[in-house]
Amino acid sequence: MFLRIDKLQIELPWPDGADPAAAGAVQELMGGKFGEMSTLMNCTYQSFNMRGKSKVRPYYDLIANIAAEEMGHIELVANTINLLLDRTIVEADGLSADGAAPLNAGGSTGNPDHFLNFALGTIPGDAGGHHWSGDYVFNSGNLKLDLLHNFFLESNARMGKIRVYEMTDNPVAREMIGYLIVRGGVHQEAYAKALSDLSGVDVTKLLPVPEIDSTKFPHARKYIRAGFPQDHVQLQPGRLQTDLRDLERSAGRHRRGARGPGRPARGR
Ligand code: MN3
Repeated sequence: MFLRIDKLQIELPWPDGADPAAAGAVQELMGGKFGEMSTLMNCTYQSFNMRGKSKVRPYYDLIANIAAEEMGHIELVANTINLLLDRTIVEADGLSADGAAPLNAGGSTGNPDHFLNFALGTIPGDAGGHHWSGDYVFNSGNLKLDLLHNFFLESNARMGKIRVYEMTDNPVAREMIGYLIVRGGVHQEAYAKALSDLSGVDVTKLLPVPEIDSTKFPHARKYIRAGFPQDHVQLQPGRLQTDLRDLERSAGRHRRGARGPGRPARGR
């Protein structure tokens, strides 16, 4: 069951004007192969399909909690794209006074589908115009393999965020991306720690991937300073639970339990 809170995870600045080109680039972070729809759906299906949840609880909790947070991420990306598109229309029927096309009068280099089929709204697709696909979901049923995939997915997602940040200087887009760089980095680190716990191999030594520290991005810095890397993932009414610390604590209990590390849950 999901609890809905009627607010975005962060406040987005009000844009000075339309920026359909930025909206087009940000689409990659929504419906790209490594976008938020993919992180959401990977974690959702992996957690829904997991058997013996109580036996693998720290890992089940990690994946299920990240799934819930990712729902808020697609909401945030959608709101960003919509803000970037809001003022792309010139109020006119047919032609505007100066003869320009009223839809996308600014001469957009963005995604035509924003205007043609989505009413200045977010598309469940990527920056190249491909629609998101369930083929992007990976759920092997082997815990170690699924966590490896999720680490790979978050690493590619971080690459995408960094590249879109470097493609646009739009303050609305960068505000959102700065936040997601921080939160995606937390997920990436959480999967690395889970894999380290399962395997004994220190996967955290691979970090950061790509090799750019999040503090290099001015819009990420304020969220790092505000403690977002330490926070949660599990949003509960009235409090934020620290996932990374929980994972470390409960993974210790898991290791001492009847089932050995790395063993998939019953029936998998
Ligand atoms: Mn995310």
